[in-house]
Parts: sequence; structure tokens; C-alpha cells
Amino acid sequence: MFQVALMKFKELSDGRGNLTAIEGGADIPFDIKRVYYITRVQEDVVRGMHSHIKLHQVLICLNGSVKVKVFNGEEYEIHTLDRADIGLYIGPAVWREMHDFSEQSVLMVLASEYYDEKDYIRDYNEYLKQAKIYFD
Ligand code: T46
Repeated sequence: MFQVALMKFKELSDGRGNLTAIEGGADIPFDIKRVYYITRVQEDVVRGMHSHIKLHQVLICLNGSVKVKVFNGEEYEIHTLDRADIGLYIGPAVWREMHDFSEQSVLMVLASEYYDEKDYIRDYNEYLKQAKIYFD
């Protein structure tokens, strides 16, 4: 099982531009406790490189583009996020790496929990052990 899914949000467009509304519990499969965004990342930088124990998140690229590599201990996928009406859901126990940030990209993240460093697995070998337990 891969705890990753692309989500499409409704975009309302008229002569004035686009509007996308996202509601916790309705459009997002969890209550949103935290929102953060990542900006001004140099093109050659890789961020993430960790997994979470219980955090659920949805990543949305509001401007520009970014690639997200997700890995479940056995298989990986690479998703390009380049639309404000597309989200990438990432559940627990998934290793993620964000790379190839375009200039002026804005990556917004909706999260199910408040920030807690204890929820992170940043050691890759430790992650491989945890993924085996989680996904087997
Ligand atoms: C994730 C990916 C997609 C906070 O103080 N509060 C926060 O809510 C967050 C997210 C981070 N921080 C601090 C922790 C570090 O000192 O900000 C610093 C940078 O965080 P980090 O190196 O974890 O950033 P990324 O871009 O590698 O990862 C972030 C999220 O941390 C992570 O949960 O899944 O984005």
C-alpha cells in the first residue's frame, strides 16, 4: 500500500482569475491543524529527506513547480506539482524528497498535526526498518 494520492480541487475561474477553496474534513481527509509554506528555494536544493510517524499532509504548489519523490521502502514515485488546484496527499511512513524547485515556486503544506520534531524519522536506515514494519 502506498500512502500517497493526487487530489484535484475545484477551481472557480472567471474573467477575474481563479479561486480554489479547500475545506478541512471535506476536501482534505483530515482536520487541518497547521499550514506552512516553502519559498525562495534554490534550484539545486533538495528538502525533506525524512518520513513521519503519524502526520498526514497535503502539498500544493501555488506558484511555479516542484518535484516530489515519495518512497515507501520498496517503490518510489516522482510527482510534479505545478498547479494550484492539485494536491499531493502523503500519509505516515512515506519518505519524501522535494527537489527541482522552480524560481519563485511556492509550496504550501496542509498538515494534520502541530509541528513536532519527535514525529520525524530523519535517519534513512531507521526509516527502512520502520517502513518494513508499517507496510508489511
Ligand atoms: C515535510 C515537508 C514536505 C517549524 O518550526 N515548524 C514547522 O511547522 C515546520 C514544517 C518546520 N519547522 C522548522 C524545523 C526546522 O528547523 O523549520 C525548519 C525547517 O524544517 P525542515 O527541515 O523539516 O523542512 P523540510 O522542507 O525539509 O520539510 C518540511 C516539513 O518539515 C516536513 O514535515 O513533510 O516539508
